[in-house]
Amino acid sequence: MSKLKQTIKQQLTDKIYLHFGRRLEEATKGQIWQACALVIRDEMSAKKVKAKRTGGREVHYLSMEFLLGRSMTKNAYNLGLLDDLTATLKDLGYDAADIFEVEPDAALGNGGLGRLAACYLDSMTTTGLNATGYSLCYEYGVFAQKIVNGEQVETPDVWLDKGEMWLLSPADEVQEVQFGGHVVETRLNGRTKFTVEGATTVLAVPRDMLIGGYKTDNVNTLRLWAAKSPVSIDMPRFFGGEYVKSQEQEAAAAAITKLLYPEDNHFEGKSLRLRQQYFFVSATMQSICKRHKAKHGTLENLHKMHVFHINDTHPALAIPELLRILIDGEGMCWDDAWEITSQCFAYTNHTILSEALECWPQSLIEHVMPRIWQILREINKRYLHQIGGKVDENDRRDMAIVWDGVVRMANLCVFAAYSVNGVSALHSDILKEDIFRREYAMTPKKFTNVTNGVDHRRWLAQVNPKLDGFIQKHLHSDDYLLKCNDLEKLVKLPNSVLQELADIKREDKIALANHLNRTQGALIDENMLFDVQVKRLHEYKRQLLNVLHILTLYQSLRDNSEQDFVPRAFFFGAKAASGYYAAKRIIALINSVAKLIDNDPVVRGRLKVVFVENYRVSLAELIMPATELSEQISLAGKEASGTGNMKFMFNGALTIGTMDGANVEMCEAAGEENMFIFGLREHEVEAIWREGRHDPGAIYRENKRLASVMDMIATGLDVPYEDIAGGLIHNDPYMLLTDYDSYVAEQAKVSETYCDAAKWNAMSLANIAAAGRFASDRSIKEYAKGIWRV
Ligand code: 26Q
Repeated sequence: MSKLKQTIKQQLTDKIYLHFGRRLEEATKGQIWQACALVIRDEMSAKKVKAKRTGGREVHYLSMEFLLGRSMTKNAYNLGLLDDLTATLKDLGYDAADIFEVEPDAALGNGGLGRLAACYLDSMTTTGLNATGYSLCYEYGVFAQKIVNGEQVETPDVWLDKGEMWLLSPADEVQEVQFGGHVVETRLNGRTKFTVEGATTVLAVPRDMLIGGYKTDNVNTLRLWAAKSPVSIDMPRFFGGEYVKSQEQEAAAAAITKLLYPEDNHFEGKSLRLRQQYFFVSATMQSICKRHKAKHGTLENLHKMHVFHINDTHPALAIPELLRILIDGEGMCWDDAWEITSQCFAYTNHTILSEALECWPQSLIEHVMPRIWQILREINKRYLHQIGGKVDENDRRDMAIVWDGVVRMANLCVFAAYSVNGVSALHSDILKEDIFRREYAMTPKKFTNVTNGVDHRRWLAQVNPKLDGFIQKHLHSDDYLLKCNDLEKLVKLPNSVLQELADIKREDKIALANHLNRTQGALIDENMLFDVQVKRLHEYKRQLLNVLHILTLYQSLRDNSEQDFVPRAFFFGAKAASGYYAAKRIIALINSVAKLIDNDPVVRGRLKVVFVENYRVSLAELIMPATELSEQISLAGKEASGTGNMKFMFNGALTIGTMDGANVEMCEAAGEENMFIFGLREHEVEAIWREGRHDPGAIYRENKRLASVMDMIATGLDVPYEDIAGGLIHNDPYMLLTDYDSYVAEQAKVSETYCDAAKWNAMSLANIAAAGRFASDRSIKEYAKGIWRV
């Protein structure tokens, strides 16, 4: 046994002995996992203590979501310990993969925005930034999905029992957050002093997760706040026999961080969500300000040493909260406090869907946080005054932060932040030309773009070790792990390597097929083309368009079963927000189509539909490497960027997609000849609406092939889906019918290309070679230089 393995073995033995009072041989699988986590965590703690901090501006990344997934292999990999840990476990008689499976995903996020934050934490740490992530320590992450009779059932996602192992709790950094009460104004030395009386205090307990970077001594922290009541029990009540009532205050406080709201790209004005947001930002801003003041004796230089990054508008209340701290806490006047605040915040917008824009009722904000409401009103008053002479009455109305009893968080962020960015070139252009055009006209320099990226160490090297091996072998180095653009060198490889690439894909397809067979009994032929659409279920993402294509193939096979046909397996993975009825109907429809095909001997061997249950980070890690065709088919202008598209690209999948979000840049990077692009362009979508030309009913009447598929959806499956078909004919806001012909035609090209294996594999390699631009290291370097100025 090597020295390192010896050490790891000794450490595991000690942990099992000290924490569980057992000998190593007596430990359960769960305990072995926990011991591994402690060993890894200790290693990161030791590094953190030793780490030297440079004096530059600190980055604070505020996000209501961090969709981390599992941490064990990530941490071990970054520390350079993964191989030794795996080998040690093997020596001890365990299959490491089996042990690592014990870890639940930390699913503290819904989808793209949350996973982006997780990738960014890795890149910020690896590139050496002094950065801290902040979020909430939700007791339950996004629900676990079960499919029962073809329909989604939500069950609680319990992660903390094991996830806790990663968390440290610095008790001296607990913060107090105040809710409710009323503002009292007193005059003191000619100035008005504001205090809140009768408020309820909730404690914010920090639960810190250490984040280690790759090949660096830099260690950062993800701080998750947990809510707790300052009094856990009302003694007189308890002894008076009111056992449940005596614990109500504790329950009310704990409710704040009980669970993650499962809405993705959708705003609902729930009072508890507002409390979550304020709890989050108040704890965060107070703790940063306290630490800064303790060190520097003043908050006057706060903006010189810190930047607060706001991940969408969800943490926007950090802006009035900082003003509150500076004015009420430090006694600054408004102008001084504003001068500091307006240089502290950078804001990233992640969506232009109007139903996702946060608009809170003024009355709710006033009730939950009366002082914050006063400050918001003051910001709005000064803003309207400032723009007063420059814009007309309509613009004033649209730009206002508070209007008609509603507080608009995006307008607040655009005004108060010194930087505003979108997440892909197209999306940033839409911000400048459409929703924020007036603000852009006044402060053009504020607006920039940073195209999203993904952690390619996780999403290529770790999830696809065979592809990583291929790259390292042919590039004669592992430099690409830190220099993502090195992947470009792959284009020079001779065609003789393509078979290797195909063999790797085949093995990964078999691994996925086996997994899905084991976990949900799916029977999948690995010789089929693996066609995958995994992402949150949302109408704008157009999973339904994919279904229309599948049924088109189905009908064509039924009409002529003798035709040449490229067998395809379609995989869907998607959670629908609990209250999103239309999305849940689409899940049911997909499962009905899967059943139809499985029960039909004519098509069975040539078509397959699999609904992957409970799609999550750890499943994505199996799916990405096994995918041949990635579906990125949102209506142009709707998907801000997409990040799944990039993960597929790194793993050599080809993309069928619209010119939306980052697809546009992927196409530019890989070359149009290496992608399957279809559908309306964003300006064409715009023109159709502007000119009132949208007429889905007419398309339905004129397109026989499409009508026949839609009729089948309405009444030709095991149960009717007339609501879905009717919705398309009468509304079709995401223009599925308009893009249908173009999509089906492009899909035919996909099948044709697939028959030419050499061509397909060459396209696959070209995509991997062009993917470097979509590494989060690149994004973070752009943020650091262009926005955070660190
Ligand atoms: C807001 C208020 C109340 C309740 C929930 C929400 C809420 C929660 C999550 C609103 C939006 C989200 C998530 C949005 C999101 O994931 N957007 C995606 O961000 C990715 C990263 O930039 C992009 O790649 C995707 O295009 C975008 O859809």
